Amino acid sequence: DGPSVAIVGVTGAVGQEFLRVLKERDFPYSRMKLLASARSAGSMVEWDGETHTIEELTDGSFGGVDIALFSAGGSISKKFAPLAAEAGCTVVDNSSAFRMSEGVPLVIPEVNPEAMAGMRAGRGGIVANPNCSTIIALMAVTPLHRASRIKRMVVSTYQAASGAGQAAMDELELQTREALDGRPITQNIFPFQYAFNLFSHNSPMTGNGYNEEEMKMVKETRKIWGEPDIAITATCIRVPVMRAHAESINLEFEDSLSEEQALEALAAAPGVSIINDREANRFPTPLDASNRDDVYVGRVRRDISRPGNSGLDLFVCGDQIKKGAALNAVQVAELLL
Ligand code: 2RA
Repeated sequence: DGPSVAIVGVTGAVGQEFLRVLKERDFPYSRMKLLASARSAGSMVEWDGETHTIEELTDGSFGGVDIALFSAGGSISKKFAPLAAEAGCTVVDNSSAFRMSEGVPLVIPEVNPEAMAGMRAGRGGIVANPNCSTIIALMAVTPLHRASRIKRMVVSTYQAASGAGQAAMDELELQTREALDGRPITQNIFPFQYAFNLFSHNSPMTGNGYNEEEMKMVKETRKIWGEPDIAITATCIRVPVMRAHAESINLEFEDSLSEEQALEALAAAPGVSIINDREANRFPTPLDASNRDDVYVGRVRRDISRPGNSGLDLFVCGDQIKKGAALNAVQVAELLL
């Protein structure tokens, strides 16, 4: 029978999505263990026709567990993922804790499954789930890179509230109601109004003027593609959208790739849907992508600021909680079976 599975951080937005996706994909688990902080331990969860009691996460939680899906923040992963791996459990970690660690594969199943070749459920090890904005960009850009090598990538992201957790989604809704009613705005999550506003991504600033979210895009892309020298820059913005990220991407090729060639590569790409109707002026929106598995690509056009077909612009939308986190992690877990 199938692997025994544990979910660490089951009460969070991604933890809840793990449960939905495991069910949707009929993941062949034999036992399910729901782990969270002491605060949530003891509460019951109806899932897959059974009542499950949430258990407190402890050092000994992973005995007999074959696969553990983590999404409880970097400090929890740093503390417990190595313990789980030592107990023989194979960890799929959605946090950023081990993404850049030597020997830890950073995997998007449609892009670089070979990076985790040989890993199996119940044989220990850690696989890192990339950052959501990296996954969404690379689902669309990798097929193009494989059709014609990319020299430089410029990404501007428009990131949903869900990336900052359920509390940020709740606050966006509350502030929107308050703003429409002309009431004072409740501000707990971000130090500025979120409703009817947008702002530089809330991750910490680093030494070079880029924030951590932008540097994740740069570093994770280089690791996933195995291209330490590829030129990448990113600007990450938080926008008042619930759960799907949007990203504007400009590519410069070493040689060239025409719009037709790009659309052909995208049409053949797994996990990618195209919305690119110029006559109807219809292109991807976050609401097209919300709660969907695929990333949605459109606005595919030759970059008129470059000679010939050496440049291309495109626009991508993807569900941050699903393909940006929980779905990608479950697809990684499927590669462990
Ligand atoms: C964000 N990438 O959207 C983060 C989520 N982990 O803020």
